[in-house]
Amino acid sequence: MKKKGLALHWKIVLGIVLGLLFGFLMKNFELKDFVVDWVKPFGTVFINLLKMIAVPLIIVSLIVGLADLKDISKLSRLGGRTVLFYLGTTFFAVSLGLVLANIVKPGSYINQEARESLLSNFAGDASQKIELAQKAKESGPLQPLVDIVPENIFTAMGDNSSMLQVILFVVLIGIGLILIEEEKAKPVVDFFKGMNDVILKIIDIIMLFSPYGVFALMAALMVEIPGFSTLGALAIYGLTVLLGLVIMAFLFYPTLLVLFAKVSPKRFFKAMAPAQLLAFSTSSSAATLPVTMECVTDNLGVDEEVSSFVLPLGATVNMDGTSLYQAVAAIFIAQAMLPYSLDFSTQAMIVITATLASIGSAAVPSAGMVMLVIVLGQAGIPEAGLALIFAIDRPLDMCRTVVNITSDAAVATIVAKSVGKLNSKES
Ligand code: DAS
Repeated sequence: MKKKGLALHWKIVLGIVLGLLFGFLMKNFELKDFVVDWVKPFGTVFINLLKMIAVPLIIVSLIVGLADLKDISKLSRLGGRTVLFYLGTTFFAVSLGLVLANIVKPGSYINQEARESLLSNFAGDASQKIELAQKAKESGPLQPLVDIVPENIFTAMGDNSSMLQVILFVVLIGIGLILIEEEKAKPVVDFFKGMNDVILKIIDIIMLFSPYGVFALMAALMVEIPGFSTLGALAIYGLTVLLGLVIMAFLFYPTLLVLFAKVSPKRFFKAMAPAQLLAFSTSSSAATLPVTMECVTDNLGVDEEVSSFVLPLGATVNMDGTSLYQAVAAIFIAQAMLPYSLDFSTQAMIVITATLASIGSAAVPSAGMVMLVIVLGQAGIPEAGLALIFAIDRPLDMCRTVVNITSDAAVATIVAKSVGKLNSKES
């Protein structure tokens, strides 16, 4: 897994660099139409592949995640506080992302000309979303609540903008699986576990195409969006995400650890360094999990009984770095592509959807970007805006994965302390 991840990393970086260079050259030789007709479609295909896999991914990973909670009956004293801390830290991460994106306003650095060409190039997508959003504004205060319940689950699955409806349905399935007898639930859960593995393989296949998809998107971005204002805005967007991730990793979790587990930041980071470096290089919480387990158990003194429950659950459902990134990316794309700013209720919707989307995000490279489609669709933000952020998604993925596993390790330490299962050996 590590070897393929690293090789893929550099292929994607190469795709980005060559795509930007190729687009720059084509633009200077007045060959924009060639790129739009013969190169850009591969980028559109890549975005559509991600949109295609998003719904099945969230369905199977949520059902599998919820079905695993069946163990909570045996670990009831661990389960409640673990889920509480996971949801709490994710909620804080999304909210921090929204606050930073609203303060920095990275999307506003895209000049009017670039915004217009973005809108005209993605006119269908953007205008349909704008119309939807304006219609939503005219409805009553409880409309968002009514909208969460689907009339027909199959039509809901066919439209990325009704993802909360799908999530509600899937959560009900998960609860149903927990409530029926174990032997009746097992074949169903095994089916979804199998489908989860299949879908993660499909994501692997899609990501094999990603260097070419990214190349096409970067070339199209270069020829279609005039001026370097876009790259400047992209840099500010990337720095906004990184600022949020740094606050989470070096301020938020160390504060929680001192308050709830009396573990010093120095000790925590020394213990977690190998796992954090692996997360950075593989962009995969799943690939890093064995090392996260080792660091938390051997270096931090968390009892095996706690780490073997809290960390695997965290690797699949607790992705604070991803949820912060999704909040910033959603606001950035909205600022860059929509002629109006998102109102409070839409931003609140982003908090809910990004929290749920990060729970449904798989612990594999670029999963957060796949689930970003859900957040954008639900908030009425043109998914075509994804083309804007591909350029720097990979380095951000490496950083947000580090925060994801850091959060898992911090929560495991705090939960262990709260049930008296933290050996306070000084490492
Ligand atoms: N790379 C994912 C992980 O493994 C996170 C993401 O894609 O956002 O945690």
